[in-house]
Amino acid sequence: KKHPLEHAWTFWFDNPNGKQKQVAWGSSIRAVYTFSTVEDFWCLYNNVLPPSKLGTGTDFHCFKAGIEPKWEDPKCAHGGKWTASPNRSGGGGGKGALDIFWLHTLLAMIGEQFDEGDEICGAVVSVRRQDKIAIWTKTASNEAAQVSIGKQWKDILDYSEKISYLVHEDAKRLDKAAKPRYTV
Ligand code: M7G
Repeated sequence: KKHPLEHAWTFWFDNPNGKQKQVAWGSSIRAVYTFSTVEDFWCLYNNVLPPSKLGTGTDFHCFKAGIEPKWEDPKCAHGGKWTASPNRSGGGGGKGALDIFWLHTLLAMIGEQFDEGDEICGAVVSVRRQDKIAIWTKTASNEAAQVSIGKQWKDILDYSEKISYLVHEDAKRLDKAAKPRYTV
């Protein structure tokens, strides 16, 4: 008998060709697989390459089933994201840190280890020159909930550097000029 998770989760894959400017952002994001048991999670995990083996520009998203990994999704629209960059000294260095951060983030999310887990939409790993992992949440204005998630995430990753929370609305309006709303 399989062990049910609290939520069903969908894995999404995005590999925009060479990350050139697309006609429309997000047109290459594809839902790959939805799982709702521990066993099906491991089956998926064991059958996809780890982030460190993916090409630059690739994104994996793991979001609660029914939520699209886009600012436009109604559950994400008033939210934001915490971002950590595993390559920096806080992560122990090397591409291996990226894979460990990603796995630990997934396990904490699907295992409901966050006190404010209801606030979580999902997580994204972005393979870049500066790799990054983000946790997307629903209610950017709820500072206490976001700070709780940020602090617990750092504990889970054993991450010693500061991480920042960016509001999607700010990113949309200001792009690279957007300033973080919260820092822990
Ligand atoms: P990014 O998340 O800042 O980092 O996205 P990246 O360059 O490492 O991928 C870059 C750009 O993609 C943003 O400035 C937006 O123009 C676009 N973009 C990213 N996201 C997550 C969204 C989204 O959810 N919706 C829309 N419409 N555009 C997005």
